[in-house]
Amino acid sequence: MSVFRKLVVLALIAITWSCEEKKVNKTFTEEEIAVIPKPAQLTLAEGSFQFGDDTKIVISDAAQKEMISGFLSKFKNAAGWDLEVSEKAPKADFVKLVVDENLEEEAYKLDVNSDRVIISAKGNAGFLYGLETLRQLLPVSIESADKIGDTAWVIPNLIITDQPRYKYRGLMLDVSRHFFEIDYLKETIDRLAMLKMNVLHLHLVDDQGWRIEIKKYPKLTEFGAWRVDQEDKHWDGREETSPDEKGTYGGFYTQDELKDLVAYAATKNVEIIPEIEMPAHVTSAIAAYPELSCHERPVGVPSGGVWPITDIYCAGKEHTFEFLENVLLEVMEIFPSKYIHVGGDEATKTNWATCPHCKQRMQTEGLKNVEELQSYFITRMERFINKNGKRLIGWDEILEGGIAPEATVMSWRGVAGGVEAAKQGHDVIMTPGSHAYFDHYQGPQNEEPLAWGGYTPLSKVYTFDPLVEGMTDEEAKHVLGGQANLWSEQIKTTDHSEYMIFPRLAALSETLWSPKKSRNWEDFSSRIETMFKRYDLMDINYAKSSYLVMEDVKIDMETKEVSVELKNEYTDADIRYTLNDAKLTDNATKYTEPLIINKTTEIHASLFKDDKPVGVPFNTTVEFHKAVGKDVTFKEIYNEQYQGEGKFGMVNTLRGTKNFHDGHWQAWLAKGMEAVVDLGEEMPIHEVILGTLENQGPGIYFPTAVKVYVSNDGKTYKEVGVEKRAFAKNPSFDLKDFKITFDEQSVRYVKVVAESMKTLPNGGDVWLFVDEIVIN
Ligand code: TNX
Repeated sequence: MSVFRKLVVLALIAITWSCEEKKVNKTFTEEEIAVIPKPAQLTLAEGSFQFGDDTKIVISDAAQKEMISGFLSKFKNAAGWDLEVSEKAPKADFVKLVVDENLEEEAYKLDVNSDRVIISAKGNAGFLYGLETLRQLLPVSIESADKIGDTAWVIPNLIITDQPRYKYRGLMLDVSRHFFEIDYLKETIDRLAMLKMNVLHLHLVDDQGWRIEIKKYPKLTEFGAWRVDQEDKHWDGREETSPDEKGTYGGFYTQDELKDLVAYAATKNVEIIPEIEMPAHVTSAIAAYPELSCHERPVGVPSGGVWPITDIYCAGKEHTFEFLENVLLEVMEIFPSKYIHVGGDEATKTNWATCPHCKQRMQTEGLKNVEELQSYFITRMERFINKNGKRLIGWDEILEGGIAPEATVMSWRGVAGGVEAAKQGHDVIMTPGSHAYFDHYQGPQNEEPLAWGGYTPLSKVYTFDPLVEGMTDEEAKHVLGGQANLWSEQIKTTDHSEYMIFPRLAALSETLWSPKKSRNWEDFSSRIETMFKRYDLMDINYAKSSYLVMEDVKIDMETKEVSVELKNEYTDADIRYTLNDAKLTDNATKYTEPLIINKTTEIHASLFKDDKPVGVPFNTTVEFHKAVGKDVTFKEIYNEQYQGEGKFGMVNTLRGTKNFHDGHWQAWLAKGMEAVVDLGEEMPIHEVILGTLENQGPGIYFPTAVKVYVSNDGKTYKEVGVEKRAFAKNPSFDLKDFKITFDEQSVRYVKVVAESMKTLPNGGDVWLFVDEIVIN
């Protein structure tokens, strides 16, 4: 190339470069800052700092190189730049990490002006979090895996002083019920760090799979890690397997893989806490080594739900403790964490009550009952764990029969266990089912992928607080923080796992990191929109359930009209709707006040953003019928746990979903329902429909018969029809309308009787769930 041509090429490069590198000086508004979790203190200033391909990252010691690699790779991908790392700061245009011994372990200070960025922290944890904040101050396209053309990489001039409210901020992944590869765990660790979460609790042992290599007991993973593949069936509808059937579904982590994972997590300030369940949830171990149980019978690794859990470790035999100590020695070798989680939940101790070894143990140790035997079990394991320089965590059941002296309690059955433990001077991690169980639904069940049950939408997670009202200061000090739990009975894929975790984890992270006084749902729900854009670029299959429109239906007692309020988790949401045949794309009306309905009507609605519908559309048909708003009396009132919408719950046109917690269902336990509807005056009717639900896992069964009677004086009734349904095993959740039609007749009172099985041959609850009595 001639000198001249070289010059031309250089000039062209310079011009393109300066085009790309447009200098921008922008003053940001508070609304444009969308960092999650919200920093403790932020003072915005005028102007901005702009990254260019010349910006230097200045570190104070070479060991920081690894820690900043994640941040550098973002720029490499999205901007195509290899930002230079040096140990000496130039005059301007740099990001400098400065050690400040006075800051707390995870705290950081971020000081940005137009010339430079300074992150101060005590060590890597703080620097890492400072860089994560920096990342979220940058335009969302920094998350892009491919080079983005014309982005100005500017961040606002500001000062952030930030530190966590709680020191324990965790997520539990259940890798036993379904197995997840190490790579997914690593990705999850990155995403935890992005939200300044610092614990990954791995549930490595459960009935349906043992997931950690133990060299001394190879059968644990040779047999215990594999089960007969019945993945095509609902979790609770899988058949019992025999010990000689070969397992093909499963997997386990080798010790080397786990050590590598632990090391990786440490670079992201994430501690991995292993959970080795005992004495229950261990059928997989007993399948490998039957001598660990009381009866020593060979069992297969269950392919699905086991309830109640009676195959548990024998608490009498010394061999059990020897086994567990050997297992834990290897576990402690792999995981440097301060804590070892020993589970302790949901043990049905019927075998202990009859086992000669257990009886002997109770006698020699002076234990009054099997609860005290469980307490002996856990306390003994705690002594061993403490002797090895670690601390024990257990689920709140470890309080029963007396808690081990130094134990930390993970409160899952609400917060009561946590409060009690704190009262007794124990440390507590709050993870109540109500707010922190990510295996629950996050939107209307009919629109969502299969979940365990429950209803924990984003806005509810955001109201989580580990601190329980009424706790004394002393008790509050024992609350270390909180954790989300993702049990994986229904979760088979990483896509589904991501869906359940995100965006709820973002809400949880803010409840654990940010000062309580800054909690503001409206503010958070606008910031989460920016996070969605990041998740899109990061290819995370997050749930958009918070976009779903929901209804709230009321009956006007006077006019007997139905009013339908449309709402959404977001305050001031732009909801638009159409009725009957009109499509949402036609000319949707902006929703401003409840719709008044007095005849059967279809409603179509959606949340709109920038004039376009987002998320899954909402469609419902309000089926107007003759019983709407009429008086209903019950022979025996519904159970207080399931009251539906109260007095008019059965006659408000509102139908229940497959989620029995959705607030539409009225339920009776171990008895049938008898209801009388007073139509107010005689009127011609020819049909009665009763809406019911079946979900046999939690004990909800269809009625065995529905009978309809009519009367004009409310005293003498005549039967007009019946529909029967014989009991049948049903592994899925189903809705069923019992429909009774008869010759048209003029009546005032309609009596509906739904018969229940009341009890099951093998014991267990029988619930009867009803959502509506439709009369036509
Ligand atoms: C209860 S939470 C369990 C788990 C189940 C979960 C389903 C706890 C300590 N035990 O074994 O997976 O419910 O939500």
